[in-house]
Amino acid sequence: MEYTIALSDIAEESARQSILKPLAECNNSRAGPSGSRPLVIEIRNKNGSVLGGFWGTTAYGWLFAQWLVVPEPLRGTGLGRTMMELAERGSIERGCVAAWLDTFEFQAGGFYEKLGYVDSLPMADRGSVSTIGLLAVQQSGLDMLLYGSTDSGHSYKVRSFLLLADWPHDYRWIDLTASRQERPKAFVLASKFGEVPVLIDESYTFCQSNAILLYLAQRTGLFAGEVDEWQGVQEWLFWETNRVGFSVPNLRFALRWSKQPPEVLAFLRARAIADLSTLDAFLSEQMFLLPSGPTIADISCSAYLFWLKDADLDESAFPNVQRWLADIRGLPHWTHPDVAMLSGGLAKGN
Ligand SMILES: N[C@@H](CCC(=O)N[C@@H](CS)C(=O)NCC(=O)O)C(=O)O
Repeated sequence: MEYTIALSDIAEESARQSILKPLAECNNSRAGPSGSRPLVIEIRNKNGSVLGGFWGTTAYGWLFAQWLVVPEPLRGTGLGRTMMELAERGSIERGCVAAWLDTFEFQAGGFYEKLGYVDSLPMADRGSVSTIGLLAVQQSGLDMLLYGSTDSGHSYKVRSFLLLADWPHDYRWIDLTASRQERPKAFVLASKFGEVPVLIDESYTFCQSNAILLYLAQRTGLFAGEVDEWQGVQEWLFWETNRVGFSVPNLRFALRWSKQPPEVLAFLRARAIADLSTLDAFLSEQMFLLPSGPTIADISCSAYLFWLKDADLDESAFPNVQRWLADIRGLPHWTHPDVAMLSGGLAKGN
């Protein structure tokens, strides 16, 4: 292919479009549509003229902030902060999890740092122009974000931990009736297995409910049990994945949402009863699954059992399980999954 290459200071819109087109096509083929949308805030005077504002874009779960301009007479009034918060909230509503902006040190470096943005360029890379790049992950102001959904007991395990721990976090509801491609881009990018729950803590992403519980117990030091109980805690979590976290949700799912042949229902029911009997026998000996008190093992193993009726199972047939569930319900901040997992309900765990 023959071509010429030339540098200039002329920025023609048609050239911009021609450069952008193959880039967008390439991005599209690799990561799906970016969902790119302008995000603009205008400050107008009483005649309707624009005096300043915010200019940016959201795409691929990121807010790209291009300009923030506070008109001279309004500087120092907190308007800059208000606009940034408005832009962040707007981008969060679009499913964004992070923001990118850059500024010169003589402009507003300190301002953005106070808003929680982190200088992401090493000193040596700045060159003589003192440009600094600022990168903030999780502009929700809370450092933990949980993606979950109504009726998902796996998500509820994590949400329940955060509520019981009274740990500040943001909860975002994912509509699981939407196809995996139609779910918010930020979630799709974060969810390695395409499922809820997903937890983002600062810039780290965690999947699989029980793996997330193990992380949270270690991260917070809460519901972790005593040091010599850690092995037992893990044993219960691995048991849950294969037993009560398989049998009860699948039976409930088959009865409520996806009709199954009688043999499948009978298999799931027998398995659920066996699992409840295992728990019942164990709980006849002690209050919680580990001797020291409630741990992530209890949070995990009990999650789907608050929906036993949906699985056509009777709590009273397992008296020790019934007593244990009542004790868990009695813990401070305990919230029923139907409420805890609502979209927009109980938005923050504080
Ligand atoms: N083993 C996973 C199971 C997660 C799971 O099954 N999530 C379901 C909701 S409970 C889900 O996201 N389903 C929607 C989908 O697969 O598209 C865990 O413990 O986190």
